Amino acid sequence: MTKRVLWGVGSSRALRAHWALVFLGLDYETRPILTRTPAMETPEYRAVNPRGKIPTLIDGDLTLTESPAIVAYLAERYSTPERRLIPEALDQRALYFEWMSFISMELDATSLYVLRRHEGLPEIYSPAPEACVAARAYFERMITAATVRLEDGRRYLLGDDFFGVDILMTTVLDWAVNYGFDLPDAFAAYRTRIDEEPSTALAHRANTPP
Ligand SMILES: N[C@@H](CCC(=O)N[C@@H](CS)C(=O)NCC(=O)O)C(=O)O
Repeated sequence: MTKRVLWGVGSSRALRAHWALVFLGLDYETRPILTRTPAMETPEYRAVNPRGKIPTLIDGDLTLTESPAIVAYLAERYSTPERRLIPEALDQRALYFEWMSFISMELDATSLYVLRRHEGLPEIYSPAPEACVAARAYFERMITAATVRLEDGRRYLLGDDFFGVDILMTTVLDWAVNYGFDLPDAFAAYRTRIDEEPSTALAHRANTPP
């Protein structure tokens, strides 16, 4: 059997990888290292991920970082007719990758991660209050614009089926709520629906530090 190991627990990016693994019903071992702890600095982990970030997935001979890539890889490789995390139809897959890019770049990297760095970790990245005000306004604008896609009453981002992009979106929405954002109604209701997914609680349990 393929040896499958996931490094990292306790962060929103690690949660994405755990969630894909548990949704697909895959066996794996967890190395429960936490961000910004000495466990991230060990030679053993630096050999696995020289960038010193979590999560990192090892699946047989493949070592993979970047949580959206990990979710997409697991979805491509291990989806089955019963448990599918990425659509099969080309147009739907195009929309999957559009959501993946939008969530990773517009909601994560250029909005919430700016707040994480400059409000949450000013001693490392320096305070930048004006950039934080702009990042908050930008997140509000982007998430409000995205509600248009939910106007037809769909349950998930791509329709009636839960896919990997719903994992990514939920982690940024949770993160935004923790940072004091009031979500637009459509996304607050979407988040409630995701809470009803059986995999949600399993994923949070898998991502909880021991
Ligand atoms: N783009 C990466 C970001 C990974 C990342 O920044 N992970 C955080 C924890 S959520 C981390 O390891 N931070 C440690 C550091 O920046 O030194 C991904 O999506 O996996």
